[in-house]
Amino acid sequence: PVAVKLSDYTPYPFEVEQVDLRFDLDPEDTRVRADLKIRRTGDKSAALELDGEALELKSIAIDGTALDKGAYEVTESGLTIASVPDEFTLTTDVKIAPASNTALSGLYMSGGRFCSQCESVGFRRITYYPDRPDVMSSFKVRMTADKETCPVLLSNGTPGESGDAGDGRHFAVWDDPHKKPSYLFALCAGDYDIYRDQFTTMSGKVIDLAIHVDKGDAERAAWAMDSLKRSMKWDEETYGREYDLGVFNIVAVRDFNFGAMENKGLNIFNSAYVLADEASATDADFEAIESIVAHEYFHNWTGNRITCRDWFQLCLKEGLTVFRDQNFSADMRSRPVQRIKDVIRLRARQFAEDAGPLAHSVRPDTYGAIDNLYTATVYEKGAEIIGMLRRMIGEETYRKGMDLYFERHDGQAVTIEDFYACFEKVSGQDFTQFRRWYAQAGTPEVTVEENWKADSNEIEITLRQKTPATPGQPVKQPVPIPLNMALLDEEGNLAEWMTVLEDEEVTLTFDLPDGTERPLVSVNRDFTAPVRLARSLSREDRLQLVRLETDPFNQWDGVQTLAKEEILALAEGSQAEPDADLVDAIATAIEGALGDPAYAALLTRLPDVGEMFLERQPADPVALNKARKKLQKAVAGKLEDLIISVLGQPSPQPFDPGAEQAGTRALRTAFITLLAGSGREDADTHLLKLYEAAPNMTEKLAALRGLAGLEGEARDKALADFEEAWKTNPLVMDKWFSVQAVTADAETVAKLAAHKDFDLRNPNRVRSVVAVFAMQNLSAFHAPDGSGYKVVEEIVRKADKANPSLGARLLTAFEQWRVLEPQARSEAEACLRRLQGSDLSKNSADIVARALG
Ligand code: DPP
Ligand code: ZN
Repeated sequence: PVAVKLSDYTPYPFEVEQVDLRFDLDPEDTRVRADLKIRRTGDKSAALELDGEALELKSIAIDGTALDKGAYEVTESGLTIASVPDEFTLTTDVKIAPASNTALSGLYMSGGRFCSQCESVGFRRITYYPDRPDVMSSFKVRMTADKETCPVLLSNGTPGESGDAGDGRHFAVWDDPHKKPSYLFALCAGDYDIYRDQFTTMSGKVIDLAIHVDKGDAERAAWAMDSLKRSMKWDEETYGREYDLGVFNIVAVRDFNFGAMENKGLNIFNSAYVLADEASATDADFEAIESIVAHEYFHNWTGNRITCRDWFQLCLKEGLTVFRDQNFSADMRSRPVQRIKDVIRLRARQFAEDAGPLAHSVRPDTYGAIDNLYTATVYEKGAEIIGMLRRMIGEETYRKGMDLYFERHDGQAVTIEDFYACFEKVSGQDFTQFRRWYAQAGTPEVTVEENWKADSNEIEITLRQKTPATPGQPVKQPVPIPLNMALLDEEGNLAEWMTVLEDEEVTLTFDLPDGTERPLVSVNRDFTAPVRLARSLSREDRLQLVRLETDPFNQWDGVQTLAKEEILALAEGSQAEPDADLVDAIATAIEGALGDPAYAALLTRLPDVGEMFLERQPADPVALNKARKKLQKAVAGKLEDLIISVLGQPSPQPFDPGAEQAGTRALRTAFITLLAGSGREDADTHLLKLYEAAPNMTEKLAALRGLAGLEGEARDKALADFEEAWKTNPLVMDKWFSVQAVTADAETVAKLAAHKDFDLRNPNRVRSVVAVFAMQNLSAFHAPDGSGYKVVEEIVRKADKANPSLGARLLTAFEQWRVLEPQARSEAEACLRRLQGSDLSKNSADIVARALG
């Protein structure tokens, strides 16, 4: 594929002042008439170039006069009119077929309803248009559709006229007063149940809120609605941002490539992130709904009113909006627990990406396929950078900078430079070096060296940074790394401060009072910077650090590091059994945290196999998985009595999805997981009882997941029962597929893919089997005989044909192939070569080519 380059950016030479769209909706034959009021703003001789894909042009006219065939040129990717006046109205009429649109980009059908997805480049599959984010315009939409199948007609903005259109059809008009880029256009039409509410903004405006869901699902939208109202309030209180239309609509759809989409006034959601109740959703689902509803809502200001000049600036809206939603969640729940969860995600997805062939900078300067830019690096690392910015300038100055950003750039399409100019203005600081975080790929490694001089009571701490080479970037510059640090002794904190490591190396010296014992150094507290730490500490010192640590994040991370080293030692055979002191320390930390069960639950978590890939290479996933289980079994053994007693107590009733109860359940499910890994003879019968008795999906699923990993009757019984109970609920059936895929071998995956409810057209279902297997079951996916690769390859080939963005996303599972032990590595390479030689979508070809490097 031809790469698009940031340095090639040029402004569009025309302004689109007004867009009038008329949709005549029909699944097979939808007609779209577009009247674009266009004015030349650039080069006098510039041709009018419009994007367009999978469109059948029926007519084209300028100022009402049809164009001659020779006056324009239509290609697979667009339409060009060589000569146009300086001001004119272009009218096009195209035919599209939503029912055969399986790419889920543009206008398509899901569950018999019309639905759109335009980010990044879906609008060009609806009509000819300059489909780029820096062309902002006012949109007016009129649609007609069959009354019976489509009683509800929605688009962006505010509803206008509606009425009968004859022939069993009706029409509705929507007008969006805010200028927007085409990627924020949306249209939904169909029959829904609607969950309604209202929100009164800080200036007293009453907003009508509505969530549109499948028939019979309305009550399951209550939590999403509650989350929406809390998000609206939070953005007023925290950023001073008020909602700007009289209505806010959400539509839930089953078939969706993203989690959700922030279209102006009409957010479209993957139904997995809308629907929830006690019986059918886990606490993780409730949490995800809360954060995604917030994320999309927050985009109204960070993304919609101020948007990106070009797609290279994607992090401008995504990194910032993830940062905002993470802080919202932290305020709704527990800040340290939220921080730990954010870091788990960052390490699992972004650090892995940054360390492999798909590594790219947060603001890349080239891309092959735009859909492949929606990555953990852009989102999660992008959010971390905003977090560092805020720590370095302080909360107040950060808020001033954001206020200035909203004031200066409202209604514009801007760049990262524009964003930082606001913070330079309010802080008086220069962010040139800091912006390297956007330009340089790779996770910086910070080495910490301590030198304690007992005779002079002095401690020297030397910090060094180094960012490894990444594809296309062999040499790296130092980046400013803000590190919260502390000196700890038995009494607590001796000192606490923030160091910004700007150069390659810095040495800090502390003179301590006479008689001070050697203090321990706590580094990167609260994970102030997205870096990897390298420290050569003895196990004793690490155990001591966990004991003395006063920062909850670092205490948790200390346990993770100890566990990681233990798993590596067990996997490499330098140790046969888990060290008793270490197991004791983990158990003690858990017991000590029982007062905060959500936190205690996180302490029971052992690092995932994939995290270990970053530590020592070549990586042997099979050995790592075995070692991890060994350690898990030892911890479970140590905590046996506690586990049995906690699980013997009833689950909190009546159910409440809030943080407090969710914390209690988190600990219960953590213990269910430990029980499943305990190796106890009666584990399966005990789990089956827990499964049967569980009053909520959180615990039911934990028990089922535990059982799924154990052979035998109890497992089969529970899986059959679950399927029977939920076979008509697709979201819950996704879980049924997932719990099996996460422990399955290749053969079982093939069986799941042959199940009558496996549906290649439904991204959630495909992901529940393939993504879960390939990204969360690494010892089976990377099986040395290549069986895991083959089964994934086969499914991905089919999925890719229908839906390139889904296919490409699944293929990113191969990103770590180079670090594997030789057998898996050569099987993975062979698989990638087979894929490279075959007929893949442009998106998937881009991933495969980069993976092979
Ligand atoms: N819908 C995706 C998100 O909100 C892309 N914008 O992140
Ligand atoms: Zn987003």
